[in-house]
Amino acid sequence: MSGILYVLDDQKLAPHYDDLEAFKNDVLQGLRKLNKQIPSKYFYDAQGSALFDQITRHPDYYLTSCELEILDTYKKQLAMKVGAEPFNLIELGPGEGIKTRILVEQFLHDSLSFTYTLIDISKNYLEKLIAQYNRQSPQLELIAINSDYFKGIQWINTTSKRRNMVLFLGSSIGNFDIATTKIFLRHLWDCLHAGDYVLIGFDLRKAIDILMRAYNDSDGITRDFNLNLLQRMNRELGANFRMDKFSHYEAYNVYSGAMESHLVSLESQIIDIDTLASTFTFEPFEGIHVEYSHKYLLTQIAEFAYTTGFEIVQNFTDSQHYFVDSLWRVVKRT
Ligand code: AVI
Repeated sequence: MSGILYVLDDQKLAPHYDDLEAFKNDVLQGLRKLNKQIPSKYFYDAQGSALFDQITRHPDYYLTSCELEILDTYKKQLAMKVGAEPFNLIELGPGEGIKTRILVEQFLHDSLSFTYTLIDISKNYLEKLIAQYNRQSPQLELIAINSDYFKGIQWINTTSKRRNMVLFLGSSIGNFDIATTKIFLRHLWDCLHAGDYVLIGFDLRKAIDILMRAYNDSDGITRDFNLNLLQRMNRELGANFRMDKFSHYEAYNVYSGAMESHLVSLESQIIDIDTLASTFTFEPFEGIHVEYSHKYLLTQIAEFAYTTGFEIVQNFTDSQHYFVDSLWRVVKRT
């Protein structure tokens, strides 16, 4: 079997799930809170995904170039780790897929036998990746699942008994709060077999000015990326947010190690959201919390691994020690 492409829609995994309903619910609940918030997963509509792609190429956003360096340096070692037996390469949130292409090309070059499964909330990214791989590597077996990570990894459970290697790159894990991170890792562990591998990208703590630049790039792309969330609510929920009445503000929380993004109301205003049949009052300088981007200590990464049932095989870092791709193995005692 080769070159077969499937697109599984998450309706098949969870039949009652509806993207728009979930968005409406999260906005309604989030804007009713005393400290308003909206989950960052709603950044990624078509416009938001395109802006995110631009961020990843911007010199101020060091994360992507650091991880590309790591994968390019250690791709052969990673190919040797997965070994000669057929396996499943499963990627959570491939985005544009540039990073994983480095590994996929190495694995194909080494004639490894594997199926590549992509799980992403953005259908847009999946369709582009399917078309690209179909053109450039038609021999590759590819499965695409349009879903968020939590539901997507349940699919792993239903697949073969082959060894799994799960990739969760780009420090996407950093967008979860710490409690959710542990729940997610344990859920991932539950879906995997003893000896399976996971490779997780963690952005490391570093000088605060470097962080501030990365999330406040000099061309204002990150600002537009954040404000797009308001535009998305206008487009999809019939809201009447005005971009000139909100600003984007980034702050670093030294204690938790998180860059935190906010949209701040510049004046007193009332926002109508038609499809929610609701209005929301903003006082001057009241914010909406829209994203955590955690930065980690190596001790914290080790603690995540050991408390959720994994052992660390190796930490791969870039030459500046800004970022780590941490290779873990599932431990299960029977
Ligand atoms: C997707 N995620 C890892 C990015 C981050 O760095 O937290 C999203 C992002 N937000 C602002 N810039 C990039």
